[in-house]
Amino acid sequence: MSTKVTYSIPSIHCGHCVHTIQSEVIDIPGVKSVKADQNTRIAMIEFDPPASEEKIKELLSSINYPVAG
Ligand SMILES: [Cu+2]
Repeated sequence: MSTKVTYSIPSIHCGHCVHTIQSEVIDIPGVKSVKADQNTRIAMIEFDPPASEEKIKELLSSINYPVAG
């Protein structure tokens, strides 16, 4: 059973942001799908180990799209 998370990412502001997030996060080993939305500024991510919430959040911060909260 994969883990599904929904993250609020306030710094998403256009299609380029969506593309960057999707293409970077999908490269984390274990990540199965990434769907970001520029209107809601939400990213839905499905993953298995060795991916983890910690690794995903770390990556998002490193590319300047930190998760809110
Ligand atoms: Cu943008």
